[in-house]
Amino acid sequence: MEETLLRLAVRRLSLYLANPMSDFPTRFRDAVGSGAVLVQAPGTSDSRLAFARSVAAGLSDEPKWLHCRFLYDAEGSRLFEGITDQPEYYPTRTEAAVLAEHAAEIRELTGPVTLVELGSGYSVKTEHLLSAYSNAGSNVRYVPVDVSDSALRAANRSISENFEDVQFIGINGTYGSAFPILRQLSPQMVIFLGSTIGNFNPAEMTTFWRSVADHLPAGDHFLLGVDLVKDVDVLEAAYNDAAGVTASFTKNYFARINRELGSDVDIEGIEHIAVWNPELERIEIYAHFHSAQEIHVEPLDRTFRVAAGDSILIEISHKFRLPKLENELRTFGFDVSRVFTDDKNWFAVLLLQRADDAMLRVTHPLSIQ
Ligand code: SAH
Ligand code: AVI
Repeated sequence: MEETLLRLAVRRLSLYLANPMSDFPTRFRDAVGSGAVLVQAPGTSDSRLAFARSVAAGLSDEPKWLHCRFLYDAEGSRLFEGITDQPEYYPTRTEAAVLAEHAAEIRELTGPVTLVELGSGYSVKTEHLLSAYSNAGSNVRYVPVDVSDSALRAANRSISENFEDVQFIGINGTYGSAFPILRQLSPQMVIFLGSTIGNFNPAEMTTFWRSVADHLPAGDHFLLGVDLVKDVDVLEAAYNDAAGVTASFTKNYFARINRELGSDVDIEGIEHIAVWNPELERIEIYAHFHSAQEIHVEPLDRTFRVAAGDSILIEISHKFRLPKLENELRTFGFDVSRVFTDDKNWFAVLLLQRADDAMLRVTHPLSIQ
């Protein structure tokens, strides 16, 4: 008997080592049962190595790029909150107003569900939804998912102060780390605000929607915030605020490389550049190097040279057109239940519902850009 148990334990451990993600649903259930408010997902505890590998991949490529996920260490998360307060950065206040106006209606449409939020940050705008869900009378379970541990802790502090009846269970991990537990959280509404979906490139976008469609049970909801195509001056101003907070956010990427990867990049030699790309309908943010520099990645013992005049792409922010986006979402298996926008049609919040697979009909080719 003991030998069988031991063999089972060894098998489970080797399965876990082969695929650490496979064990996460069980660990998550155990953590929730024990009253944890923050659960560490697999793949984030070695984030220094993940960061090093990602930086090396981007700097080995031509043209060079860096993945925007690593903009958000504690300092990056703090700077992003600063961006959302800038007068030029309209997305946050526009989306917040749309949510404030329609939160009660959204609660009516979904009924009492678990709220799972991807890339939740400080969860400021989400408080409009938490109010509506708790005013409707039920205890609310809120599961924010974010790579930024400091953002999750800040969100937990504010939510536990403002909402007595909200159960907060944060997952410190990537979006993908949360997918395997979506089935146990059903019925739910997955929330993805801020137009963070626009930070994906086309391949990531397709992978994201396929994975969500694979893991979200039919009938469950998805609330998506998207920034819409508008006048180029408004768009470019939002990413070039006069106070320079967005520029600091860009430069912090390299400060993080210095802090965590043992490099010595001269931050003052870098310029933040944000421009509208009209063909791809996206803002592109570059770090432009005025002088040649070396970027050392200590954990991998590799050094990369950046020439004077080189620009490294660190973030894209795609802007959307509604009819096209709605068609694409249908092809991925989502019904569009409601679309809420502001007076100027600058930002939209879409309430989606995972369609029953048997009812799925592909009406358009996959062409999200
Ligand atoms: N939802 C908030 C914050 C947006 S900022 C708002 O609308 O204001 C983007 C957030 O996504 C950050 O908190 C960042 O840490 C998180 N994030 C970025 N890439 C991520 C990834 N791959 N997995 C999980 N979280 C991610
Ligand atoms: C998080 N994300 C949606 C922001 C955006 O607008 O693309 C990130 C950002 N980068 C610079 N300013 C804001």
